Formats: sequence, C-alpha cells, structure tokens
Amino acid sequence: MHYPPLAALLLGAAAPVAQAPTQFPATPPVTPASTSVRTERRWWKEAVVYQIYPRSFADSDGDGVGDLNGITRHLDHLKALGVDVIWLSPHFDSPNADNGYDIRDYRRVLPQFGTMADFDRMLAAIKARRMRLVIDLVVNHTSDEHRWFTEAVKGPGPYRDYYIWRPVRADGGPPNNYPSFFGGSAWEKRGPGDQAYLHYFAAKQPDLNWDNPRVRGEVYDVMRFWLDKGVSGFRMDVIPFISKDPAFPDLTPDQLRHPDRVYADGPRVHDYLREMRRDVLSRYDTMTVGEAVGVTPDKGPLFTDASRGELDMIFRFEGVNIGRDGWRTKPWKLADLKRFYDDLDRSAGATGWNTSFIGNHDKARAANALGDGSPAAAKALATMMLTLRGTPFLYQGDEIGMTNYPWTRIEQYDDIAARNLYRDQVQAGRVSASEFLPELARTSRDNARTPMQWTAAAGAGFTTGKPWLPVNPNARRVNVAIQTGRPNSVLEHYRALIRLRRAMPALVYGAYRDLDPDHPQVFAYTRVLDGDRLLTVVNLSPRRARWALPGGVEPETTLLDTGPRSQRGRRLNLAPWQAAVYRLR
Ligand code: TEU
Repeated sequence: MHYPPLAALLLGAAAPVAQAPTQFPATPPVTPASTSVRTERRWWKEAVVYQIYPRSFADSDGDGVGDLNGITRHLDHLKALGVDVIWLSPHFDSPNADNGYDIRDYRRVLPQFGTMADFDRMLAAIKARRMRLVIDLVVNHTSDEHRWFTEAVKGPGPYRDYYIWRPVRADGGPPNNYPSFFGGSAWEKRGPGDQAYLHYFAAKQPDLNWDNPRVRGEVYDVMRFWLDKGVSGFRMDVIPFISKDPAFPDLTPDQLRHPDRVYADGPRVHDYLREMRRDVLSRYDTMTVGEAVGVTPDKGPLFTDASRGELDMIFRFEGVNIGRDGWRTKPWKLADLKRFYDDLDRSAGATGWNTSFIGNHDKARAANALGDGSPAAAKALATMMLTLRGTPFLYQGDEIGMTNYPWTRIEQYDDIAARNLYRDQVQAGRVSASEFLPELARTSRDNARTPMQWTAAAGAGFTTGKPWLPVNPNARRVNVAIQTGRPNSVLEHYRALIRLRRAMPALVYGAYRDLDPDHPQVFAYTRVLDGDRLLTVVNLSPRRARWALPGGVEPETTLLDTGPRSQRGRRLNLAPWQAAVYRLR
C-alpha cells in the first residue's frame, strides 16, 4: 500500500500529539559522600533476596514449564536457606517472545504459570513464612500484542501516542541509526503511513512513550494494583531507558559502541522516577531496585541517593560482566573486579545503598563466569557476595552451585538473544560457527535458565514431563536433596553465610575497606561497625595463595572457613578458592 505524504502526516505522529506540559521540580543534588550521615536502618538493607525465574523453578502440573504452584510448594527451601524477599521474574500474560519480558496484560497471570488465585495463594504462603514478594516491573516496553499497541498500530486514536512513532526516511530507512539489543535497527515500520515505532529490544517489544502522561498514569495504576494485593516492591527492568531524546539524533560512531549509555541518559528519567515515588511508592512500604543497564559509575548515585527520592538500589553490571565482551569471553584481572567494588561502595555515598550479586537470568552461571565451575568456586563467590556491603540478590540454583549447560548446537537454545546473534554473526558470515558456538556456550543467558535441580531423578525433580529447556546432566550430582544437611555442600555454606549475615550487623551496615587492592588472587576486606570488626578473605583463584596479614589486623575468631586452618603466624595459606570470615580483635 502506498500513502501520499499528506496522508502520512495526518495518520502519523510526525509531530507529537499536544499534551498538557507537566511541571517537574528542579532535580535535587546528590548528598556528598563526605557528609557522614549514618545510613538509616531499612528492612530491605537487611534482607537477603532470592530471584526466581518462574519458567525454570518448579513445574507442578507436568507440562514442562515451571509455574506458581511449583513455587508455593518449594517455599520451605527458601525459608530454610534464610531468604527474606523473593524477586519473581515476570509472571504476567505474554506471548513469550522474550520469556515474559514482553507483557501482553499487566493484570493477568500467564496461563502456563497459573491463575490469579494461584498468585494470591502463593503470596499468602510467602507472607505466612514471614517473607516478602517483589515483582518485575517491565514498563520500558510492552508486547506488540498488548491492547495498547494493537490499537496504536491502527493509526490516530487514543493509543497512538502510547508508543514512539517517527516517519521513516525518504529512502525507506529507519528514522535514525539506533540499534536494537537483539540485533538490527531499533525501528520497525508497521501499520498505515510511513511510520516506524521504536523498540530497544525485539520488534515484539515496542517502547512505551513515557512523555505521554497517560502512559505514566497507566503504569502507576498497574503498580498500585499489585501493591494493593500485597507485593512489597519492584525490580524495574531497564528503567533508565524510559526517557528518550525526542529529537532522536543519530548515534556517533563512538556512541554506537555503547548505545546503552545513551539510552540510559534520557532527559526526563529522573523526573519520572521522582514522580513515580511521589505518586505511588511513597504511599506504601516498598523496596525498589532498578536494572541500571548503561548507567555509568558517575550517574549511579543520581538514581539511589535517598535524598533525591528515586530508587532504593540499582544493579550495576561491571562486576558480573567482567569476563565477557558481548557474546565472547575475555580474560580479566581480580584487581579490576576489586576496583569496581571499591568504586561501587564509594558511589553509595552518604545516603545511597547498593546491591551485591553474582548472577541473574541474563548471565551465564556465576560458578563458571567468575569461577571454574567447581563447588569450591561457588562457595568462594557466595562468601564474597554475602559479605560485601549491599543487599545480596541470590539467583536460583546458585545456592547449589549450578553450572553452565554443555551446549553444542544452536538448535538447543531457546533465547531470542542467542538465536538472533547466530543469525547476525554466523549466518551473516561474520564468524564461523566453530568460533561462535563455544563462546556462546560460555556466555548465553540460557545457562541460567535450565531447570532448577531439586533431586537426582529424571527431570531433576523440576518436572515429570519434558522440560522446556534441557536439564543439566550434572543434576545427578548437583541438586538440593543431595546437598541438604551435607557438611561442606554449597547449599549448607550458603545457609551458614546467611545465618552469619543475620547475626552480624557489621555485615549489613559496616564500613567496607579493601585491604589489598592489587593482590592478584586474594580479595581481603574488612567490614567495621562500631566495635565490631570483621575480615573476609577469599582466594578467587584455582591455585593456592598466600596473604600476609597487614599490621593491626588480628584475627580473633574464625566465624566461617571453607578450607583447612589457614593461619601460620602473620600469614594465611589458602587452598584454591578457600574463603574465610574472621572476627578481628
Ligand atoms: O535486560 C536488559 C539488558 O540490557 C539485557 O539485554 C542484558 O544486557 C542482556 O540480557 C545480556 O544478554 C532486561 C531483562 O533482564 C532481560 O531478560 C530482557 O530480555 C530485557 O531487559 C528486555 O526486557
């Protein structure tokens, strides 16, 4: 179909629909770190959070896909682990182009996962165990099957301006050179007129137009709907991306190397987050954590400084991404990881707060990505994660040291990111399959999405049917049942660490100091609160290591140790991946 230019103008949103201008107060400054305000106590600072990827956690009805009743059945595992808060990855109705990060209906449970009654029962069971639930707020984009979008695509009407439309170029090319995270242009022409809509992720994930106050009102209503049901807050998907530069200038070649940094720096993002806090969050007792993709170190505090009234915490990814460059792995140095944690800690400033995590549903398994896949490495990483300053977010399966899957063929993958990469890299002739596939196997998100390993049974106790992603063949050795009660298992180590964290306020609120930033194998730091002085020493390497105790650092009691007694005079001799926590004199 061809439309003359005039019709295109009438149909499209080439000029944004006029809206009542919203007045936002001036942005408050970040509290300088030098102001030594003692951090205020909050339940979410003291909490241990556990992320559930519902598709892969527990399948109660044998269809091969995890579900809410499966979660409800396994809550005692989380309680015994010591978890306070569950973060549930999207459980909403979705066509699953991106496994639920493409939402079709924000007020409906994905039928594969169950019903709203199942959700209510799950939430009641969580609360009965004195835990809380935080859900995933995915509002940078919706599914293209959301009713707002199916209406918007038709042309002018109340929903057109819920999304971002721009005319395609005269040669039919996209309005600008923004790339999508899942390959190709971030623009797709659809519907009448020569108009394209913006999608930072898949074409089936159109970006919402947050400059439209009606869109913000809809999002806030969705938030109130779930808060009124009793959820305790939100993990906010790519939340720094919500505000766009309406001029959509082309990215420079330099910016094209890190488009996420531009996407995360829109002109109104802080105004919108403060409005969200004022209109919604401040009326409830919540915690919020933003997925800060693209947020550079200097910008982090703008989101988390408590005096600004935006988010409570963000996830920054330099740590978990240290061993990778896109789909490739890369060598890394412990000193760089320590520098990141140091910088992160400083960026919390006087009133901000951080997160501590080693994996999530978008990463390869932590035991492999930052370790060598061994149980000892899993325990070393856990010790680090649970004694750093910041609220720890555990990812399902890491508590038993689950590892990457031995992928060999592209057909084994489910993830849209993996499949599109294969198309853009291998099928487009950029790299050979033999170069690409072993790297993808080490970096793919599907590593984190294979079924949770509960028992040694076929289906790993995850399902009695055919699992939607294959079960890792190591499930016979690596599973919850086998590790429960077994001394030195990864699971018992996690439990001990969480108990320790609960018993020691210094592990939550204590000041952090890296004692030896340059040591190539050992990560050693103190946590100090009033008279309490704790020392964590972790050998983050597969080789034995030595570390000399600095003057004034006198271990008094060993609170926890994964290896043989290690102190000889002023020296600690550490086995590969050995980790210990001491109370200092
Ligand atoms: O992830 C945002 C993000 O930028 C990811 O692309 C991440 O860098 C990537 O997964 C690495 O391969 C969030 C969600 O966590 C992710 O699951 C979604 O696919 C994405 O947003 C879109 O909603």
